[in-house]
Amino acid sequence: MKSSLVFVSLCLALLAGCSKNPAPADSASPAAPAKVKIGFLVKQPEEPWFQYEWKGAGAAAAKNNFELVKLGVQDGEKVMTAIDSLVAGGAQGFVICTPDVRLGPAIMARAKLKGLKVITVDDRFVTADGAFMTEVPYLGMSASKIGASQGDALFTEMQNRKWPAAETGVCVVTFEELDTARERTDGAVGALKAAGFPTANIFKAPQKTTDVPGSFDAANILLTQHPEVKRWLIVGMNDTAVLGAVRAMEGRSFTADNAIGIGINGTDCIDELSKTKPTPFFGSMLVSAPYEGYKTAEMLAQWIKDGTVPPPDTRTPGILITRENFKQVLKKEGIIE
Ligand code: FCA
Repeated sequence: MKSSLVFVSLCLALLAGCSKNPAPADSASPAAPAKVKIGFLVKQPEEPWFQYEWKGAGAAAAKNNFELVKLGVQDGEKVMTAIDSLVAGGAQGFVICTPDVRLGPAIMARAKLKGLKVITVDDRFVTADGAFMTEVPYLGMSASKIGASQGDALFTEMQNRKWPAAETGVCVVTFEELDTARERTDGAVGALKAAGFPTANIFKAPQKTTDVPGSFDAANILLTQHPEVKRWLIVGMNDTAVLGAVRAMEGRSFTADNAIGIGINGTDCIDELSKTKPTPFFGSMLVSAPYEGYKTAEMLAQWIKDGTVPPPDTRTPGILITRENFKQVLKKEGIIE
């Protein structure tokens, strides 16, 4: 018993020594390929959307046996520090939802210098003149279409309640400096107008920041300007944008009976839809965050491993969830248990 224990510890010591001081590689045998290691950088790590993207990326890493480093990059400085730390840690690339799409050229210059491959997710890099950097592979939602579905769903719900359009206002919380956000809100407004909603009753409320306080403030200003509107529809680029407006409406005594909000993402409204008493937050266009995380991470790992270049532009669809079906749909998506 004693001798076998000694044997085991001897072997372990040898193994430990080996990994610390690897023997010089035999020049005849090819170098062992380095394990694939990638970063997944997101602009708002506090938003459930991005946590579910990370979850999906983690599943891809477990399945395909690569290493994943999850980093929050709330500003340009954090992005640059993250790139340097990835390089120091031996990563060969990263997926990113950038805090500012105009950082694209600077991020790509740094990545190229360090030999890293890059895929963008959700928010697409733009050049100094605002053109998309189509040379960087991108995966994101079909923004205009999903926005149009959001507008159509709001119009349908308004009709279900027999609200006259002439007596209804639309609060459109906008963030037009971000293309995917502008495409979504333009899509919704386009659909409402196409359905016959009067243009004069559609009001934009620009948010300065893309969090709940940002959309709360934007909607509050609009509500002060339009005290005559007694019933509201609420549009925004994501759940957070609509949630802020919902809170602002509630502050002025609007309820689920005279305000209808539909978000986008489907991940940041789970607590809201779970409330016992319905709020003006009626539903959301669900897009699969776990899928987006899984797919981008997997494409990047494959690209690093065998040179398979990802498609330049991949789009994901959205479906409406409401208080009636969200639990069932989100369970199927693997978003809730
Ligand atoms: C943007 C938004 C996120 C999410 C994502 C798909 O990055 O900020 O909330 O909607 O697009």
